[in-house]
Amino acid sequence: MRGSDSDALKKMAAIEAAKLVQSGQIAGLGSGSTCKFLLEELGRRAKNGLEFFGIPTSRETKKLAKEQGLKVLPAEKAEKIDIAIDGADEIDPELNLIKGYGGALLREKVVASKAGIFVVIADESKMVKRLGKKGILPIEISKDSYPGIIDALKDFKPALRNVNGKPFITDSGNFILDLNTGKTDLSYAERRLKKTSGVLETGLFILMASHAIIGTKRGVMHLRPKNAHYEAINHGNVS
Ligand code: A5P
Repeated sequence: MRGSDSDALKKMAAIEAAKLVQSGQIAGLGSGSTCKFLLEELGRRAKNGLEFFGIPTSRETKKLAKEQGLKVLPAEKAEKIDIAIDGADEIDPELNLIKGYGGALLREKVVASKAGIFVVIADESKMVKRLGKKGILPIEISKDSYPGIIDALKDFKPALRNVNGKPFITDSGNFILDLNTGKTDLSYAERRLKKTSGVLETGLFILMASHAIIGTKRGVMHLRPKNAHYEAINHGNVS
């Protein structure tokens, strides 16, 4: 798919998702190119009277939100987040996600976890049958732990993320490692990573998204997790 085609699909999903934000709400604002369209649409709606506070998941999103005239709050100031909307790098049929290709996964996970509803938006190229298709799982680690983690996770061939020949530093001052998970069972990988000292967060977002809005060549699709039991648990309405 050409970049301009995928941009059109991202925009379609973002515009649809922006409709979910209502006046009086606190909304988590995700990071990345799909969310840029979301911020533009929310900015347009704010000019027409929508009043809400946004919780940005990155410095870049904060800057873009302010450029759109949106009111923002830091996550720690928000008692509750009504809805969070964010992009993803891979989405499986249960709406489990891999995130973090943009390097904002730690704050994205904090905001998504605090949100009453977490909606993922993407173009259809992000849909996969099984997470791990692209073979990369980003994790955020403390700088001090870098040498030890490289050794502890060497079977995942960890690569320190670089930008212009220098280590990429996240908004929270940490490093990103891109792991090559190959065919490893990702729930096993997650358990192991969570036990590894210095790993602050992983890009696996399991059982977090309750709704996906996907831009496709045939129009916008609204998806719920395929497994109805999981959907019911997420909505707290198991009878
Ligand atoms: C940022 O860390 C990521 O999790 C993004 O949400 C993800 O990479 C999706 O980005 P795009 O919308 O640019 O594809």
